[in-house]
Amino acid sequence: MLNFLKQGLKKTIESISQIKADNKKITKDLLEEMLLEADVAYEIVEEIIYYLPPSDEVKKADLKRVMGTYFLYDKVQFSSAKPFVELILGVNGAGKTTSIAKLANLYKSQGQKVILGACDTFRAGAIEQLRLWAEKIGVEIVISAQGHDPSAVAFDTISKALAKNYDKVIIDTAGRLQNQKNLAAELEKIVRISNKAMQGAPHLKILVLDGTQGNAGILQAKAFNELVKLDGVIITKLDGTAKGGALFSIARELELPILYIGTGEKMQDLHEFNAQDYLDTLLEPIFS
Ligand SMILES: Nc1nc2c(ncn2[C@@H]2O[C@H](COP(=O)(O)OP(=O)(O)O)[C@@H](O)[C@H]2O)c(=O)[nH]1
Ligand SMILES: [Mg+2]
Repeated sequence: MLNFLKQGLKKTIESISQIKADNKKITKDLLEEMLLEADVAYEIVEEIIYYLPPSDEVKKADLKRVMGTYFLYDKVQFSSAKPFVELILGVNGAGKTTSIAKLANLYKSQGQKVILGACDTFRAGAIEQLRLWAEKIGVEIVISAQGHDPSAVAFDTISKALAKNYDKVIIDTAGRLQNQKNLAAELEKIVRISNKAMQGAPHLKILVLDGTQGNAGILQAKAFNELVKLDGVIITKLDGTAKGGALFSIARELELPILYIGTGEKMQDLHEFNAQDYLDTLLEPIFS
C-alpha cells in the first residue's frame, strides 16, 4: 500500500535523507532544514515548529499529530447522481488528460460505465490524445472538430450519458486560450451548459496541479478557484519532484481536499490521497 508512495515521493525522501545522514537526534533546526528541502512552505515549517512541544528534540508522534492538522478538509461527497459528472480543470501540461485517463481506468475497473467529453477543443492534439486513451482503456468518448464550442460537447456528452445510462462523465477542458478572459468565459459556460443538460452537473470540479511546481502552483490554483468554485485537487508528477512537501500549503491555502496523486505516466499511476500514509512516508526518512 505504501510502496507506490515511497516510489512516488522518492526524490523528496532522498533530499530529506541527505540531511539526515550524519544526524541521529532530530532537533528543531534540523527538522526545519529537512522540511524546507522537501518544499514545505516556510510559513508552514515555522508554524509546525511553533506547535511542537517546547523541548528541542522532536518526537515523531508529536510531529505527525501537528502535521496531520493540515489535511482535515472534508472529503468530497460523491452523490448518488447518475450520471455523476466530473469536470477537470487546470493549466496546459498540468496532467489533465492523463489524469482523466487514469480516473476512467479506475472507474471502469470498479465496474462503472464511463464516458469522456473532449472539451479541450482549442488544440487538435488534445482531442486526439483523449481519444487514444479512451480507445486504450475501452471507454466511450464524445468528440467534435477542433475549434467547436466546448460547452456543446459537454452538453452532448452528458445528454448521451443520461440517455444511455452511464455512471460517470469525465470532461476534459482547455488550460489555455487566446487570453485569460476567454478561458474564464469558456469555463463558466461549460459549467452553465452542463447544468442545463442535467441539473446539478457538474457534480465535481477538480483542479489538476503539476506537483513539480511545488508551492509555485498555488496562485494558479487560487485563480481557478475564483473562476469556478473547486471541490478538490489532483496533484500530478509527484514522481518527478523533490517538492512533495508542497502538499501542506496546497491543502491549507486552497482549503480543499487532495483527492488523488499522480505518480507516473501510466494509467495505473493514480492513487487516492491518504494523509496518514503520506505523513508516514514523509516522516520515515526523518526518524529512520
Ligand atoms: N511523470 C509523470 N508524468 C505525468 C503525470 N501526469 C501527467 N504526466 C505527463 O505530463 C505531460 C502533460 O500531461 P497532459 O495530461 O497532456 O496535460 P494537460 O495539458 O493538462 O492535459 C504528459 O507528458 C504526461 O505523460 C505524472 O503523474 N507523472
Ligand atoms: Mg490535455
